[in-house]
Amino acid sequence: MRRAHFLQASAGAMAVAALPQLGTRALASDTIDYTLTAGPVAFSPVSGIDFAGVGFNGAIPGPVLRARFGQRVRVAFHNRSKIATTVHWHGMIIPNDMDGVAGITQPAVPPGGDFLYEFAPNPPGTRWYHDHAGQMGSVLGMFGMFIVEDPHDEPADAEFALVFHDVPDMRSVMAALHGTSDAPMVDPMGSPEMMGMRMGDKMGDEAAYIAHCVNGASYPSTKKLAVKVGDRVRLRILNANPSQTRYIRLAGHRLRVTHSDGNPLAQPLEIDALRIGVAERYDAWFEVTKPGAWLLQGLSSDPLVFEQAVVVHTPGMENAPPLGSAQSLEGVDYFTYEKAGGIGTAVDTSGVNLRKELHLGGGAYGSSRWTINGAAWPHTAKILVHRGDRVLVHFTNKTDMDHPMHLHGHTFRVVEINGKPLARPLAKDVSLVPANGGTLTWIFDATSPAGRWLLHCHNEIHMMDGMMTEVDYV
Ligand SMILES: [Cu+2]
Repeated sequence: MRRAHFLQASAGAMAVAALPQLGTRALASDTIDYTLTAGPVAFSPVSGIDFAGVGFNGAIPGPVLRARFGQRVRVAFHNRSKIATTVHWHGMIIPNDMDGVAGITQPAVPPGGDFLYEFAPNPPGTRWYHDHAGQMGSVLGMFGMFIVEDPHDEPADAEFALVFHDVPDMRSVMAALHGTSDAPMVDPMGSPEMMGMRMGDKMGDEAAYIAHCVNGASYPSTKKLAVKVGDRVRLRILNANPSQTRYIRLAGHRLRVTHSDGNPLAQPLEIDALRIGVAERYDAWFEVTKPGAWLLQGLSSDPLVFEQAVVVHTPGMENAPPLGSAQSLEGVDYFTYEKAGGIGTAVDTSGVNLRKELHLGGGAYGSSRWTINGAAWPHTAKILVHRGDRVLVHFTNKTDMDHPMHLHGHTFRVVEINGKPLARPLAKDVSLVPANGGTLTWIFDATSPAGRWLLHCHNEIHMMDGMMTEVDYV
């Protein structure tokens, strides 16, 4: 029990420090106890920005939770915020009544209420947790990373958990919910978002953000990452922004991506920059080959995003001017599903016995409807599955925005994008369905615990405006 208490007490500090491995002393039969208390947070990531947020344990983001694969966790959740809320364990395949979706898997926990979550985190990898009660909790700051250590992973000399998140302009979020946002486009030059813009398009980004952060601070206040020459460093990166894709680059280094949404890639991919959609996670490694100081930063055409950076430095270089990157994607080799999966010849549909066509639509200017097959939640058609079904879901995106589509309680394989089969399908729990007529295909096996599992766009605006259905075991 002493170790469990230590973990609980130090979880907040671990969010911005190198993460020690739990080590082999942790027995598979251990149960780790955590406490998450939701409450108001006066959030000020940089002087001049004061945001009335809601977070876990007094901070945004919440503590990094950590367990070794095979251990159980017990999370005592106390809601001391003013909104009814829940905790969803994103990317986990656990009993349905632990999935934390208000109104679907449990009643929302009212202000002053409590709930005990207990489960064995599965599968291993970089997961996360966030509010799932439709009351803007995730927009206001209720999220954090959850690392399930995989004993099969290669060892790292240093490991850092990095939550990229932002301070929302709540006026623009409310306007976005009504389809009337005038937030500027902030994607970097050369990005598919920028290049996909057409005359008459709504100016892409819907919600605006007034500060950009990594682990609760904006540059230069972000906590520096200390590394040594010769280190092989593992970064676990989460995009917790509720509506925007991020591009992330470490100056002077290539990144070797090994995991997508916590799941191992069939073969690692080396790139200059990550492209990371809402709710996605990537594990990216680099090797320190010489002394120096470099910026790991978000790329954007929004001048504010220069604040979304952390310094990586070797001993004695903490105050050296760090090397940065241009805020553009032009000429930059960035991560795509096509590069990670490789283009194959045909989708392997062996065993598929259920096919679903999902047309993503809506989002007209002045409309508060985002749709699946023309309907908005709760009127969307549910996907009914039997245990053992192999399900193929083919998305067509009629809108002018990418949609980060997420399935609860399952890991699916991305097998096709824009008509191109992937030679090495990507195991994921959220994937960006490309805009302007783009297509993407998942295959998943209905082998999870029985229940109601949501399938929705992880863009908070689109989810609240109806782009949601569910996969139900019958
Ligand atoms: Cu969407």
